[in-house]
Amino acid sequence: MNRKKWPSHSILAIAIIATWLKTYIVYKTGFSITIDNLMQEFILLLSPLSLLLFLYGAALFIKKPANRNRFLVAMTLLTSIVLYANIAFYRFFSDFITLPVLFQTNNFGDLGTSAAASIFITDIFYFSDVILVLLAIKFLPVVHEKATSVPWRRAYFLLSAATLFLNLGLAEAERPQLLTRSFDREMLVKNIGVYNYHLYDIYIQSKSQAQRAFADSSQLVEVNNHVRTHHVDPSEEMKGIAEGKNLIIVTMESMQTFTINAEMNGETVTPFLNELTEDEDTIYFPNFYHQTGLGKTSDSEFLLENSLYPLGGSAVFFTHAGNTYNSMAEKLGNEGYATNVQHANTKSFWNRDMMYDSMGIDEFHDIESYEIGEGQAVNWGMKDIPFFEQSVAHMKEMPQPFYSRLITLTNHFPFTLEEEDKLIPEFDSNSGTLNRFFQTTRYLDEAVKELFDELKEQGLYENSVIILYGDHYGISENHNAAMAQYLGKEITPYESAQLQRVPFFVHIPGSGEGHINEKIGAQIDLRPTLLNLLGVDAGSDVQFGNDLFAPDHEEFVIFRDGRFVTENYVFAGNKCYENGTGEIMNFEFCEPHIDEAIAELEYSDNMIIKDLLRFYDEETGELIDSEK
Ligand code: GP9
Ligand code: MN
Repeated sequence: MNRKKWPSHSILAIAIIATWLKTYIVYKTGFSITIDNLMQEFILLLSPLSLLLFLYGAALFIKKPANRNRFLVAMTLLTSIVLYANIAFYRFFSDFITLPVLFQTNNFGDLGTSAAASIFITDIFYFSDVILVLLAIKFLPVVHEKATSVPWRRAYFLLSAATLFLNLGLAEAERPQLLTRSFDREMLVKNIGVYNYHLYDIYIQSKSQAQRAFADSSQLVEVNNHVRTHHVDPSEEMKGIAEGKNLIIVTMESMQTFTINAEMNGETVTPFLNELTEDEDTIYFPNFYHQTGLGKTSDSEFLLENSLYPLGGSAVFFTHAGNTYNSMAEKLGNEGYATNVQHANTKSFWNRDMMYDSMGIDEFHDIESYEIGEGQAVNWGMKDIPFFEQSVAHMKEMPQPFYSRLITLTNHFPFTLEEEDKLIPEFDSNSGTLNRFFQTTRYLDEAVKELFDELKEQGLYENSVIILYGDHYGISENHNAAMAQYLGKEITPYESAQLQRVPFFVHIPGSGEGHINEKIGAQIDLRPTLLNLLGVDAGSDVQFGNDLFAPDHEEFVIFRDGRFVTENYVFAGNKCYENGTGEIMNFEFCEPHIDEAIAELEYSDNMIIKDLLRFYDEETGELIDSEK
């Protein structure tokens, strides 16, 4: 029988086209990548191709057809794994993987419930190209040449290089300085493709390793000069208003401002916190933003303790736990405070045990310090109400004044609760995540109320100041459609930025200082604000934030991904919006702040990447030449 054979290298062509198209489909369905115009769409389509041409094209150097095929299967499998890992990661973090998080495997072990909720049988599609190539190898009659001639090979790689340069050229035109200002991973993936992005990431990460090695104290001087020019004097009026009191800080997991003073189908979502917004001893900040990145809760802790930005490409608790820090806990420790963190989870989660050592926290009550009785655990672990109860018992054991930080857990994705703890019904959108979120938020509100009661009962309330803050968003942009249904408006990049608001409460019993403070601020401001309330002079500490009560506090909040909010503008999705109306403004209004935001983040990154605080003497406030 004379069956017509397919041309040689058909398998190669099939592999390239299959992976290419699959990647593009995944871009469109698995990630929420914003596309503004046809050119961006074209770049997105083109972006995976260059690397596939090079990588799969290496098959042309392999002489034996069988080996060539094996190689192509291996490569499709490799790229599929890379892509799928990004998908699974994205479902949870709304971000792409970067190298350092790959070394956080012990963390991923603990992500159990979330990971399981993020994997579906239909995910087999992500491996469809591998399957297709296997089938083609088995069933397709292909002419097998022994080897490709050199001129053909040259032509092939010339074409591959041309594709790469076309891609880079278009990307550069669409997004100038893309590769030098690389803190927005979505932008990178969108422009150079997910595979090239990973190569670029490897390059960037190895560079940062080298950076620490070559740093010296003069670089701290530079950062310090920047920080000094943005420093404002803390409020005289609020200074020391809580002097000598215990400091209790509650990290409210995934608590977002949009749930405060809000209703969901006629139900009040946060009755206790709503009361606090009107309480005579409570100052409530409705325009307060989180600035976390990949490190989520741990990033919020990092901001709070150090008044430094977390890192853009990794969880700083993991990558830089060996650094020298000058944390608020350490500072208060030097002022005679006993300090602890309480969190009913394994101590290695987010590498907390290591980082807390570096930040000078006296004691860490992890899961081992809690007795979890029948019915006291749900979702990620211990329920917040019994957690608070036992945490207050731990506080009672502490010498006073103390600083105790409590990290809650129940209001965490995937927001599951037991029937008895569901105090309000679910919402009715097509996103189960958002629907349940209202219920767990309601539970957290209840838990905070019980914490206040417990502190009163145990006689700790009067002599303490209680700080509540939301760590980061609970509802990612994957649920925009459901959010739009709830809010009754389209979720534009402007609205998305506004949804990054998290509540911040300062409760000082008996102070009579209660009011709603409209000041635009963020987590970077926590350390300076709280130290001033306690009457502790921050002296020459390198803090990127400022006291929120300072009359001159500048209204300029920079998100970790480069978006920002000022009194007048919001910069998001590469557009300039008017703050308040959400109207699109001329780009020029935002332009000067864009560079300022980048510079600020870079200075902060330098502090961490170069480990510059090793050149700072906290006691004298002086620079030291040789590291500690
Ligand atoms: C884990 C808890 C939740 O211990 O802090 O972490 P998150 O996923 O929100 O960063
Ligand atoms: Mn969290």
